[in-house]
Amino acid sequence: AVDKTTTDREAFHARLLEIGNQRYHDKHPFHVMLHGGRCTTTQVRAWVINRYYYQSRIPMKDAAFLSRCDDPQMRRAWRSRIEDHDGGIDEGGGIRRWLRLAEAVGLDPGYVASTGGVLPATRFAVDAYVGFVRERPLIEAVASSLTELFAPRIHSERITGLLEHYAFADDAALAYFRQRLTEAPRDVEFGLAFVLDHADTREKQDAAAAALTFKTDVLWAQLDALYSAYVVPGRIPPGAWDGREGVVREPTAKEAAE
Ligand code: PQQ
Repeated sequence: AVDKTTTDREAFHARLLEIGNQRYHDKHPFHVMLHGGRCTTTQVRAWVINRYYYQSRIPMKDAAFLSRCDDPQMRRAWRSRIEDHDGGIDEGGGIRRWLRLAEAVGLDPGYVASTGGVLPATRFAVDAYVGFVRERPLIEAVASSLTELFAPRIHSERITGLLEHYAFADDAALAYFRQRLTEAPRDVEFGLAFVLDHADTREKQDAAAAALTFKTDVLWAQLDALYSAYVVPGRIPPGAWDGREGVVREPTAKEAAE
């Protein structure tokens, strides 16, 4: 028999939202520093370098998803994610916009795109996400993308915070985040409906909730890695970015004073 109280769609939806409200990485101390204008130029650069690794793996993650998907309707809905990040040959997409941010903070985009110097824990966390989507049941793979429910909030907060506090920040540098404000809600509308429709047993709801929790951990761990290496003194792991590689300009006087 179906237990009405535990399989209720709205209660399950609320359960997913609660996971994000408690665990989303907007609350991580590194983001609080970044958005509040308390990161040094080196810390902002470290974030741009490491977060690039996440960006670079998102289309690979979505390609892994598509490769497992036997429903043309679903592939059609999902493939725009790859187009968002990779874009066309001439105009590029999200990845190219991220590299514009890299240039704005004084980094060589070629260095950033090489993913050399990425922190070990960033690599492990992001690779775990790609592996999860490649291997787990489709409903869990979709559920793991639902952190995007909370992304518009953090992107708005970031646009406001960076514009207010950092000299490098302008509309061109922050184009990545502005673009996501319209892309993420469209993605998540499909993903959320899919998960709510298909999680029709307590076991599937638990599995979907666990997948979303896993994903909040993927995001949180990346910021723990940054905090440990670039906020705590003397903790840069061997082989990780040393604060100098790939830097194409010195901080401006305004940045130095920040
Ligand atoms: N998450 C996905 C995904 O899981 O498929 C794709 C994206 C995110 C993006 O393209 C993002 O820009 C993004 N940005 C943030 C952020 O800046 O905090 C978070 C997330 C997220 O919640 O996974 C994504």
